[in-house]
Amino acid sequence: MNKTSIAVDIGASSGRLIAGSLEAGKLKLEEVHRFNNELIKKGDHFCWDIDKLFSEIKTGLKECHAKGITPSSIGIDTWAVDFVLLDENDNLLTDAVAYRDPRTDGMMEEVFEIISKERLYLETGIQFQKFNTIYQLYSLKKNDPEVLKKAKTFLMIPDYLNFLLTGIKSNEYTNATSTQLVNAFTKKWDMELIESLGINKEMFQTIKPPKTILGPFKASIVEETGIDMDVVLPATHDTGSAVIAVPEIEGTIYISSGTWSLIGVENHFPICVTKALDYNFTNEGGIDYQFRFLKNIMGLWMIQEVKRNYQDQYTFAELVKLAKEPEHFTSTVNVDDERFLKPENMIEEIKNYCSETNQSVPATPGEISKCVFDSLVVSYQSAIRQIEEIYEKQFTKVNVIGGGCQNELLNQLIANATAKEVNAGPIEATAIGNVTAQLLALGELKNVREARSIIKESFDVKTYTRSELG
Ligand code: LFR
Repeated sequence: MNKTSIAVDIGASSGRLIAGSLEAGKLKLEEVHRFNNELIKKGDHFCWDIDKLFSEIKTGLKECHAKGITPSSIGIDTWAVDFVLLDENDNLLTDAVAYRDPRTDGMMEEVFEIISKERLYLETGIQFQKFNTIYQLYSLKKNDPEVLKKAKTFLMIPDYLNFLLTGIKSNEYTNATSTQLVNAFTKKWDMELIESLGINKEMFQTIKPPKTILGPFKASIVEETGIDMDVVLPATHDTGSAVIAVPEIEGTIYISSGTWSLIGVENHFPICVTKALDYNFTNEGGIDYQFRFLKNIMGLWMIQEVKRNYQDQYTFAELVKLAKEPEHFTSTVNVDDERFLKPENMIEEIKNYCSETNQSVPATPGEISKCVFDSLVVSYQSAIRQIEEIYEKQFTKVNVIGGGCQNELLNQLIANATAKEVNAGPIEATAIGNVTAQLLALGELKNVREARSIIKESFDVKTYTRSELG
C-alpha cells in the first residue's frame, strides 16, 4: 500500500493539515483540518499564538485518527525568519514575536556598522529585509540582553513545533538560510558572523536538510492524539516547499503568490553579484541545495488588509470583481515601500501615498482594489526585468503558484503587462511540496524531477496569454 504523509502548512492567515499520497501514479491530497492564524498583541509586541498553533496541530492529528487515516509521516512548514529561544530547562524564554513587529526598526543600519552590507551579502546571499532573524536577534541583544544571555536553544517556528512533537532539537536548512546567518557556500551557521554580532553561538542547533527523518512522536503525543508516526523535515520554509511544486521550472519565472509574492527562478548555485545586491535579490536555500533566486514583493497582504479595513464587508472575489469596474483609474503605489509592511490602516496608507505623489486618490473599494492589483503588477514587471538583466536572457513563461493563483484578474494583468505565457497552478503548491519532500524521504518518490512530472499530471494549471483588451 502507498504511504501517506501529512503536510502541516501554516501561513500568516491560516493553517491546514493535508494528507497526501500517490495513487495510480498521481499525487492525491485531502484536507483534514483547517484553522485560523493571526497576529496577536502580547505586551508591546505583535506575536504569533504558538500555543494555539500547536494545539491545532494536535486537533488535526486527532481528526486523522478519527477518519482512519494512518500516515507514515508528518512535516511542518511555516513562513520564515521568526523564532523562539529556550532556557536550560527547555522552557520558552521569548514569545514568538512576529516579523511585522517594529522591534527591528533601525537595526539593519546598526548591524551594517559591525559588518558591511557587501560582506553580509557575499557570505549569506540573503536579501536585506529589516525583519530578517539577524536583525530580530540584534534587537534582542540591544533591548533585552539578559534574555539572549540566558538562551540555550534557538529554534525557528517549525523547529519548535517539531521539538514539541518529538523532543528533538534541530534547525532545518531552508528556513535557517532565511536568518541571514547561514553561509551560502558551506551551508552551515556562519559562526564568525554570529560572534561578531555578540550573539551567543552555542544556542544554534545542527542544521539538517529537507528529507531528514527527524524521529518519532514522543509517547505523550501518541497517547494524546491516538496516532503515531515519524516527523520528517520538508523544506520547512513555506516558499521552499512551494517552489518544489512548480511543474516546469526550466526557463520559467515563478511567482509564489500568497501573503507575499515571491518572484524568481531556481538555481544550482547562489548569485551574489553586485547587481543582485543592488536589486535586493535573495538566494534562499532549497531542497537538494538548490537556491531560490528571488525577490519579496508585498503581495496579497495588501488586499488582505484592505479587506480587513473594510470590516470584511466584501469577500476577496467581490473585491476582484469591483476592481474591474473603474477602467480609467490608473493610480499606483510602490507596493515595496516599507510603509505598507504594517500600516495602521492600509486603505488610508494607499490614499496618502497617491495624494503625496500627486495622483488621483482612490475613493471606492473598486478603485482601491484596482490600485493594489495594478501596483503589484508594476512591481512584478520590474522584478522580471531585473531577473532578465542579471541572467542576460528573456524568459517566456511565468508560473503563478499558491492560493493567489486563483485570482484570474491578476493572472490576466500579468499576461497583459509582460506578454509572457502565464501558467496558474497548482493552488496547493506549498502542501504539495511539503508532501513531496516527505514521500522522497520515505522512498515513495525517486527525485524532485520525477516528482515535478507527477505534479504536472496531477493538478490543474490554467494558461493566460496577453488579451487584445490589455
Ligand atoms: C512567505 C514567506 C516569505 C518570507 C516571509 C516572511 O510566507 O515565508 O518567503 O520572506 O514569508 O517570513
